Amino acid sequence: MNRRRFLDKSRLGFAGIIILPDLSSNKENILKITKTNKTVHYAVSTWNFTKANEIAGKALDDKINALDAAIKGVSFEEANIKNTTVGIGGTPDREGNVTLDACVMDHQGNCGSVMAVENIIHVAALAKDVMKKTPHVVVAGQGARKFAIEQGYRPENLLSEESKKAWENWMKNEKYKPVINIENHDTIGMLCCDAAGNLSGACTTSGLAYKMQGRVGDSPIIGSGLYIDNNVGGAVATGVGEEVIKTVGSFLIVELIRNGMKPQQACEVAIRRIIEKQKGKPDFQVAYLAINKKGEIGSFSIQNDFSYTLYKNKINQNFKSRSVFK
Ligand code: SD4
Repeated sequence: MNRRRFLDKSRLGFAGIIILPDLSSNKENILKITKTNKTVHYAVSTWNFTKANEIAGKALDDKINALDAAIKGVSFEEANIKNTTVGIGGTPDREGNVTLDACVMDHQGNCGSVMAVENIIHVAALAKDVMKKTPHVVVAGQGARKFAIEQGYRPENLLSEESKKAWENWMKNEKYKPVINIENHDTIGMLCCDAAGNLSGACTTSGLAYKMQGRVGDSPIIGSGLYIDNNVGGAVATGVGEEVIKTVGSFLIVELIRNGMKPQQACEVAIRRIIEKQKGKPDFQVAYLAINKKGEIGSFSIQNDFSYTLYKNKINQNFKSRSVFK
């Protein structure tokens, strides 16, 4: 093993994975490592879902594992009726049905996904149930709803009065064009690193506003909306799912990190992969958020105004992302 690789591996050890030389006779070092381990965990998520991110971060403080912390965090937004892009209160498809997409992935490479689910609020938890309790990875539509009810989820009307009114106004225009939000309140994708140094993630959304019935975006697609490799890092996406799917964005980013890029550079390459195929300036948004095993974070978007929230060392902060176009 060359020196550089050895040092990189050692740093992974100090990030909480415990690859240690014999330190039993060296108290000073042991104290230092314990202190580092205490502060290694963090939660980071797309946009400024401050409370959701804080919930996940505090769960990690309480030693909850990364997967359950991420699900706990995003569940807050799924239950927030005022949020029109996730869970209950989400914007419907063009027929007026709210259909939700979500996926989760853990540090062992296990994953679960649900697509186009009606009447169930907590679809990220449902995706975990698919992962844990079925032999499958993806369950869609009526099957996912039925599975949820069998598992004890209560069916609910997900269409809020506010989202219904907005949809009725949109219908008056009689033109089909999905609406994508390029401002600060959209799909929540969350990446967590727990006290053991393990990475997991969750992504949950009501998808593009007024989408065609049955349309599924990137968010529940493993490798597009979310990807985790516990030896390397993780990535999540938000924005126009079609463009993310075409470039398998989150998987691409993790592979770029595996091959030596920092999360920031990997996000930039993945965004440029999308825009190089466009003629002129794209009028849509795609944004990525990524982490590596060293706890470095990267984010990049096509349009301005993407942000992310990071909870680390008990501080929860919103950061503005860099973008291609100002
Ligand atoms: C989708 N990627 O359904 C989601 C929507 C989204 O920011 O993330 N909007 O395509």
